[in-house]
Amino acid sequence: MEPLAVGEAVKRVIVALDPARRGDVDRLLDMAKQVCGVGAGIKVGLPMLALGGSEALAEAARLCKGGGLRVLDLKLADIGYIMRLAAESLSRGFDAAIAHAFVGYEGGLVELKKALEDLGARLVLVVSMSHPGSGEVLDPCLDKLLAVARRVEPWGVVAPATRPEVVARVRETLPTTVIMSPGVGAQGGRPGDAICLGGADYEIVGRMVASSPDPVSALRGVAEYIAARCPEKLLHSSTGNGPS
Ligand code: BMP
Repeated sequence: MEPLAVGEAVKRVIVALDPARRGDVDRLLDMAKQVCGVGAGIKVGLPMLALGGSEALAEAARLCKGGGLRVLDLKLADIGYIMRLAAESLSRGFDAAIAHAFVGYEGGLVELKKALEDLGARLVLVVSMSHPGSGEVLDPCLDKLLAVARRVEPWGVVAPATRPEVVARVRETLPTTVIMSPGVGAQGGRPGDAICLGGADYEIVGRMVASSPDPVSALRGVAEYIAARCPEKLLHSSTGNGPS
């Protein structure tokens, strides 16, 4: 039997399924089925939409039903009306959808949040990103982006596993908001950096798991690493709002 902390850690890892070519779509949909019952859930976005169409998005959501969080990552950034149209046509079957905080509240995120609520989905806002370029515009504006998030009151926010100190700042400002952190593995973040050092609820892992010949073992490997680093953080969710 796996130790308790590993069982908890695996429920904190969301797998990003991003096909690089059309031939990857079916493999990743099959992977959705495999990893969903094991990890926290899946995230799909523009690569899946571009290469597999809206049917592939819907299929990913269907295959993962009952097996964890299904996050639609289109990183919406438009006027509220357009974001609502996109949400209405693409986010059915998903539990949460990601948009950029920089769009702002009035005429923007307030409309998207309402549209998602009507569809039974939750809003997640990007307040900082995992790539170095986040330091050019987003991070100097972090306080403003967090102020937008405080006003919108999304269910979750995205903050970078590659910079756990940013995650910690986000956690301090938004103590009860779910934090999802990408950037683990392929982008250099170590499993556990965001959860153990920053207080994130979930780490998002893409290629490190999805490129593995045995994705379920790779997912468990990530969880073991997290569990070894901070078992105490896993037994009590920081927000009481995290994995259920
Ligand atoms: P990978 O682990 O293969 O680098 O994938 C990371 C995933 O997280 C991708 O789906 C990407 O869109 C997403 N992501 C990110 O890498 N950085 C961010 O700041 C926000 C993201 O959503």
